[in-house]
Amino acid sequence: MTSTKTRKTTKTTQRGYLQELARRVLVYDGAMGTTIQLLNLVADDYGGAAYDGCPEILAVTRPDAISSIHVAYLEAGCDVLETDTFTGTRLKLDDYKLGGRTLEINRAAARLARAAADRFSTPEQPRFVAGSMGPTGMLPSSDDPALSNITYQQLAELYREQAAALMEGGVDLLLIETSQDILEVRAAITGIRRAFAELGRSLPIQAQVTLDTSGRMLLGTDVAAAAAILQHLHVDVIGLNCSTGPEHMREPVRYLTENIPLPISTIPNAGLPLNVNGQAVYPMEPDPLAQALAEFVSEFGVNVVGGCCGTTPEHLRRVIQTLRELPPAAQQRPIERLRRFASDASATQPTRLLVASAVRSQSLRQVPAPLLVGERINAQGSKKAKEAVLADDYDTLLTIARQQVESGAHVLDVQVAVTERGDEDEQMRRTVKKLEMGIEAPLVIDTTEASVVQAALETYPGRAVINSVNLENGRLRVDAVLPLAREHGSAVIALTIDEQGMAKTAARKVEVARRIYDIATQEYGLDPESLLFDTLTFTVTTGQEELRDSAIETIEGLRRIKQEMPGVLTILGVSNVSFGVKPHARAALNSVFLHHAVRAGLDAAIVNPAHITPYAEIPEIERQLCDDLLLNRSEDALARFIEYFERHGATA
Ligand code: THG
Repeated sequence: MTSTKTRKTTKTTQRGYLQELARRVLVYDGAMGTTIQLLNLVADDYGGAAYDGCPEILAVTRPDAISSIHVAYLEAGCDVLETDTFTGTRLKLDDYKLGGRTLEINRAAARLARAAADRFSTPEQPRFVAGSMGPTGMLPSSDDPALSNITYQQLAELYREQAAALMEGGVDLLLIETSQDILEVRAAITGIRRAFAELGRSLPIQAQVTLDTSGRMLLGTDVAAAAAILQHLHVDVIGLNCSTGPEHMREPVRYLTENIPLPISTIPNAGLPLNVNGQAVYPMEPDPLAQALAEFVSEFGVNVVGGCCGTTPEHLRRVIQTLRELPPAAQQRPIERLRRFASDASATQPTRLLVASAVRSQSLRQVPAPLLVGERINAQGSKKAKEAVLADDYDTLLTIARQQVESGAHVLDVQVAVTERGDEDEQMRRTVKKLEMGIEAPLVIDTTEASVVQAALETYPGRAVINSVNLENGRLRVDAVLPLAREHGSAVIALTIDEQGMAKTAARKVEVARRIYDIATQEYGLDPESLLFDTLTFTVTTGQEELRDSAIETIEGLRRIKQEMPGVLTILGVSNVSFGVKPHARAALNSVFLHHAVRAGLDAAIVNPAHITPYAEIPEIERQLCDDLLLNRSEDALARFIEYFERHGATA
């Protein structure tokens, strides 16, 4: 009687997983897969030869065996059990023709772990269950025709289904682990959030990637890129597991703990596997594993540790004992680390400004400014790009991309819409795939169509920038695109255009920016640092009377937006200012315009990086002419500008 009563109270007062992480280091269990292998099970244990070797079916056919593994880890003192569902997506279970039983199997495995954890839970040491979700075996962002032959939506659906079943079975959090392809992780998170919506409740998400001995994921993603992508997807815990022992994780773990304002997990193998007669043997003894993990806790402030392949209850027992023996100050390090991040939450965390390609990250804030956005992959702004798009010539687009990166572009704008074709979605998908594989610079997706944004983001493994939203048709575009920005963790360029058209004065630009800012931050939960406001560059070389003050208003607008909306970034398509005049005149005018804009706080400039003339290299006389035109300092500024460059264009 007393025991049921105690159970009830522990249940209702039990702290959640994240609350517990804010109090102490949590220790996961050790290997499941390699431990099952030690049981020497036979086909009958799996329910017949057809299922022999499927670890997940054991939760149904030999629940006692799986429970005994859970209990062994609980007895060792572990705080968190992983469900026996690592290869439990429908796709993986179909290898054994068990796809039809996906829900049953995942629910059963979750219930087994739940029951074991509850038996051992006490108010002092609540035990948790992590719903384990491993890779599907597909590599959606690779160029392998077979392995990449699955869509983002199909992947999301596989993980939605598994996550929902794990939740129904009673897990405390969802654990995406041993991830090889960051695009698959993104799809998994989309799927998990769909399960949350379906069940009307949510749980913490912990996402762990696997790095090889060189510190990269299978397809080349480095830890900073992976973390930037995951942080913007609002996962609760980020970490590393599998592939190597703790030593190879040291530098990436240090990066994570120093830069990412979230709990960090580290779950290594028992060393790098040795091949002994065709069998993987994990050589690391309990003591060195425990020493390494204790050091990660005390030196770096790691919040979650545990064991992956080759680790046993004995390994975890040693880990727990070694952590207990750490001096109190060292045990506190992880909690202090989280408090430190929380206490300066008002200041912009540098990692919030990171975008990423499939392989590396890139800050949107350059010192010195600006971030250079290459403009040349633009079917409307480049004849060469247009011809390539019309001919499905992706190699040429890749060449243009490489040239821009060599000229100094930090990120690349990609615009493939042509009036001659009606398949912008597909063109964008193919272009993004080609560029994702071939260049390291992150991409800016330039389109007016929400469906094209979606196609691009579902193909791109990294953290992209969307170009752009505006309020031209009221909320139509923001309501179509901002949910995609939220789902994919993208940054977004917002143009200061509303129902009245392009804002011409600084005051109107600020007004439109403010409206978009409020919608984006309050309704869609985007960070201010994810917003880049474009105060619009008008062409000053056409002599249109009403545009005489346009450069002044554009620059003043961005100065005020930066002032009034702290954290946001600004961007301009610089080359628009000079359409229609000679190349030498364009170069000078673009450069002087850029100079003034950067002094007013411009963060990013869409430019042809090969044609950027440093301000200091422009002769004084030319600067004067450009200033007079841009700053509307005299009636005949345009005439003098054109006249001068007609005479001097050729020699410069
Ligand atoms: N703001 C935002 N996005 C943008 C713009 C902007 N995207 C498109 C555009 N403006 C920026 N991109 C370009 C691309 C090319 C040129 C100008 C801006 C350009 N092209 C030459 C021309 O048309 O004369 C070269 C032609 C050719 O090579 O064939 O100048 O403002 N957010």
